[in-house]
Amino acid sequence: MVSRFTRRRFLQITGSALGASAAGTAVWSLGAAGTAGAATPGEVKTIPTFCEMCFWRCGGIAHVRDGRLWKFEGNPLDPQSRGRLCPRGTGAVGAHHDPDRLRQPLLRVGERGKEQWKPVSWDEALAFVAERMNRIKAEHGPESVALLNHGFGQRFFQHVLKSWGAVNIAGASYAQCRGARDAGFALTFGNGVGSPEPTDIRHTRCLVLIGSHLGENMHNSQVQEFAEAVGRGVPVIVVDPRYSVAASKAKYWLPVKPGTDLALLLAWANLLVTEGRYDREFVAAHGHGFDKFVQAIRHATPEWAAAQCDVSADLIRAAAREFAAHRPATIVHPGRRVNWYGDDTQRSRAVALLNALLGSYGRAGGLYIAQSMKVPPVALPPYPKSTRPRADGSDGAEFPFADEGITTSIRKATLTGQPYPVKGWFVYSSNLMQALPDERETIEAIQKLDLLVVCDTVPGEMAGWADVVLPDTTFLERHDELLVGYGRTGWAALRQPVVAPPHDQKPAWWIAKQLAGKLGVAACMPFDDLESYLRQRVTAAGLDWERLKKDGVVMGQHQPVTVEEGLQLSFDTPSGKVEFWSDQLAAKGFDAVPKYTPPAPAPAGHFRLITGRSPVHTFSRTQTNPLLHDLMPDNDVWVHPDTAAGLGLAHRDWVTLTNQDGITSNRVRLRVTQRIRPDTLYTVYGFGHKAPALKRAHGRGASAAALNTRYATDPIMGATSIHTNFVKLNKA
Ligand SMILES: Nc1nc2c(c(=O)[nH]1)N[C@H]1C(S)=C(S)[C@@H](COP(=O)(O)OP(=O)(O)OC[C@H]3O[C@@H](n4cnc5c(=O)[nH]c(N)nc54)[C@H](O)[C@@H]3O)O[C@H]1N2
Ligand SMILES: Nc1nc2c(c(=O)[nH]1)N[C@H]1C(S)=C(S)[C@@H](COP(=O)(O)OP(=O)(O)OC[C@H]3O[C@@H](n4cnc5c(=O)[nH]c(N)nc54)[C@H](O)[C@@H]3O)O[C@H]1N2
Ligand code: SF4
Ligand SMILES: [Mo]
Repeated sequence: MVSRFTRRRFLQITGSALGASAAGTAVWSLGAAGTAGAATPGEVKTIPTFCEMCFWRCGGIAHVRDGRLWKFEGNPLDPQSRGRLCPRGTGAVGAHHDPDRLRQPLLRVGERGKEQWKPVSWDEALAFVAERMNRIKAEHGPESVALLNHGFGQRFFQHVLKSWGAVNIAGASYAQCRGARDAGFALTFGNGVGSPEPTDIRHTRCLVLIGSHLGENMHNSQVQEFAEAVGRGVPVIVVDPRYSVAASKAKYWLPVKPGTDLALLLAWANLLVTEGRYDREFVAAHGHGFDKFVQAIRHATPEWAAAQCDVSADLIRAAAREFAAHRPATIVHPGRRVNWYGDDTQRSRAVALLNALLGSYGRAGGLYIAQSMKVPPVALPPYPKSTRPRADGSDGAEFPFADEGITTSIRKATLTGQPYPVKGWFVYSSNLMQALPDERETIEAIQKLDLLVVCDTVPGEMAGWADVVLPDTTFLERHDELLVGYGRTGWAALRQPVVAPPHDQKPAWWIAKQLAGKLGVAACMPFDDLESYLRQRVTAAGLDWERLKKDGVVMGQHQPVTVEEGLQLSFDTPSGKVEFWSDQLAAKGFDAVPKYTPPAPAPAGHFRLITGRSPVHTFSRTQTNPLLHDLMPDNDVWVHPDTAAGLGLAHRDWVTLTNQDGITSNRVRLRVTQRIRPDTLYTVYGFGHKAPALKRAHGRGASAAALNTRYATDPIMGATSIHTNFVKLNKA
């Protein structure tokens, strides 16, 4: 265990101490406001559940005083939180108390997008949805209703819609997030990376971060282990055009020109080979096509990469020698949101290959092989089969190595009517206006729909376009499917309601079940309430239901997750080995070994725009949360002092950003800082909300998503890029 000192000190350096402690204070005062005047302190109940403020799924304990939600803390038994939540998790209390929440089902009365609705009963709302869905089914087939989803409650809608015959299902968590990484790793090792990332930071001796901004990317236990590693003096190497929080902890910071990472990765691989610093044993035992790989990267010298990346060859060499010296306990972090430039599968494959060269795959201090717990599913009726092609791109026809649905493929099918018209969207817990590239295309697609259903907690941009709005509970007010988690040891966690929903909001499972009844597929939800379903599932797995309710989490049996623990490595690739050379990529016309192409240059007067996270916000989902809003009400734009001076701009000036396609942002403040390259601008994603009903967040900050109108699509698996836009700065 790490000392508290280490973590606190880490947070102080990161500057997020403010976030963490301020969140704690704010939660307290909000809770206190509700009970102000109460002379005697009431009964406090503590109920465990797991967090949904992001998808790390930390176990927490809710404190409820006099029936009122008061605070949410980490659950010490839980492997994802280890007893501590991040600022966003602590701020979950604000999601429950948010006065702007959706309160009852709504039916659109005015024109689409005008946000004019009438409140209706649940029965009326769901009857409307079912009637429209069945009409689309009769005319076009059930494939013409698509589900766009993100979040834990999605599985109920997936289940009900699949039972009804729908097949086109996608989440922004694939093609707009980790999809290219998982494809790159699967093409190399036979297995994607998954979530949580199985990085053994706890035992690592060297950590290489390629734009993974741990500390701003607040995935909880990972950040805790990172802080501990920093405390142990583990050398950190950060590749990022921006001096991130992680870079401030680094022994080597490589501020590469955006979009040139692949040149660096190939040069590093080549250097390991030519200097004989790679793991010969691992390569001999498990490598496929190594000699051809070596030939293919021979050109990639440090000097060549230095010219591409705009960092010195000496720095490239020094960093590689450092991380090679610690192998196999070196992690070249796979990253998570890797959809940067549209060639992301190949860059991720290069990251995978570096780990292979270091022999860190399946090793202590490297990448372990995550385990899950065996909790058999409850037997449910099978889904009807569709013989038609997929409109969600997941059948390999459009993108040979896509293995999940692609949001933008559904959008494209909606726009083009190919392979068949898509006429209904069911959107669960996803703000497609912020999550997908080019919102203009999303709006155009929506105009072609016969039905847009949005199930959300707040009246955000998507709800604004909907025909029917279904108010979900927040995670603190509902049961969800059992979480069967992956990790060093498998585990399971329970989500259970800690407070009642404040209005007529209903939990996702209930909405899905009622809808199933109206769609004529009630048999797919054969239980009265989710608690009885969960009890059945948990008990059938031989677990103690009452104990799980009390503890919130149960750990499975530990199995070996590293070679050191006795794990036998196996690779589910066509060759059964680690594919340094990929025959399957070559067979589909792609490069068998990643090849570097220089990024497009900026148009005159423009700068490349890159984005990332703030420790106190998640995507576009927390700007309206009263507690988290207070911590960071809007974003700013980072600019290098030379760039600012050249434009006659000063720190804290108001500016707008106009991209290469003439899209202009809201005004935001300039942050003039040495922490960014002169050719690059940076801003945190998720701001600039357009929905007036999000009273706090509306109009605040700039939307990086709205500026993302020029995007490239990864031909291997369909990821859409985010960092391919250029903007100019205008004084506002
Ligand atoms: N430009 C740009 N685009 C990006 C990214 C980026 O960095 N920049 N990041 C990408 C990444 S990594 C990801 S994972 C995706 C994220 O994509 P999304 O998951 O779509 O993210 P959000 O925009 O946060 O939308 C979440 C929606 O869910 C709602 N919500 C929150 N909690 C609940 C709940 O309990 N129930 C229901 N029903 N709704 C709820 C929120 O109110 C919000 O409307 O976006 C991707 N898109
Ligand atoms: N607080 C908080 N934490 C989160 C989330 C959140 O919304 N809020 N979202 C979670 C989710 S779903 C995801 S997917 C992850 C995403 O988190 P990560 O995968 O860590 O980060 P990204 O958003 O992909 O990348 C952001 C970093 O990449 C750098 N970068 C930009 N362009 C380049 C480039 O060309 N080369 C290099 N080397 N670096 C570049 C940026 O400067 C920034 O530091 O975060 C997770 N954690
Ligand atoms: S990392 Fe933070 S927001 Fe995400 S689940 Fe954990 S506590 Fe919640
Ligand atoms: Mo993500």
